[in-house]
Amino acid sequence: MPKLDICFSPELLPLYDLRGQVAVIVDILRASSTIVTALGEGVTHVFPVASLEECTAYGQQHGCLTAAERDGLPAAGFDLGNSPFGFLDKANPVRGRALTISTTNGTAALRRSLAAAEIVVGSFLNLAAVADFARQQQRDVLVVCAGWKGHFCLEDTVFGGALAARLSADFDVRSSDATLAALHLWEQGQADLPAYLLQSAHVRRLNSLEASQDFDFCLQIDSYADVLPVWRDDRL
Ligand code: 3SL
Repeated sequence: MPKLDICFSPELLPLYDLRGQVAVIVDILRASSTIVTALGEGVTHVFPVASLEECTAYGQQHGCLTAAERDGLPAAGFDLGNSPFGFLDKANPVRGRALTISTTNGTAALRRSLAAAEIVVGSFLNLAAVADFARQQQRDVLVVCAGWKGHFCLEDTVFGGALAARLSADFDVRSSDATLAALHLWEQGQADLPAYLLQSAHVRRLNSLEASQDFDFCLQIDSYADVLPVWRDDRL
């Protein structure tokens, strides 16, 4: 039976061997939720990049939309920030456009996971799609939590627990303490996820930036149940 493990921070990635595995990149607040929303709203493909310079360069090279965030705020000089609502604005439709995006932790975590056999982006919004993909692959899965500047983030780990719960019949979710801990957190929080995660540091950070509507949006389970951002060549 394949195993599901959880890496609590990209800083811990050197401890794991991603070769042959499926990496699920998760940054619930907000990069992975925003990428899923963008694709769900008709963006054709996404170039996730680590630096702002790359984001500018990709935008020019591909003539695509640019989105960038640093320290929770939209970075200057780009079309959009990192709010999923940027992709839901009827006045500025994104359907049919390509996108490049750079965020503090989420896109950098993806770039640090390129050794994996398959890379997908996970969020509560597309939990079903990620679980289906993992079942089809029949490979070990590593959930890579983007965290915050190397630190553990509760919401990313709770997502890992939700995915482990969905896959518990098909995967070994008991042999790693990280996965066991994530399952416990998910069991604690699942009845009222917004209330549970309200305690987390990143939620307090977002609320201070007046991005609290993003928090509620990103916690919806399976509202983009068919959207699966899969890494191919240089894009999702
Ligand atoms: O760090 C990231 O990748 C972002 O998702 C952080 S924020 O939600 O935009 O603050």
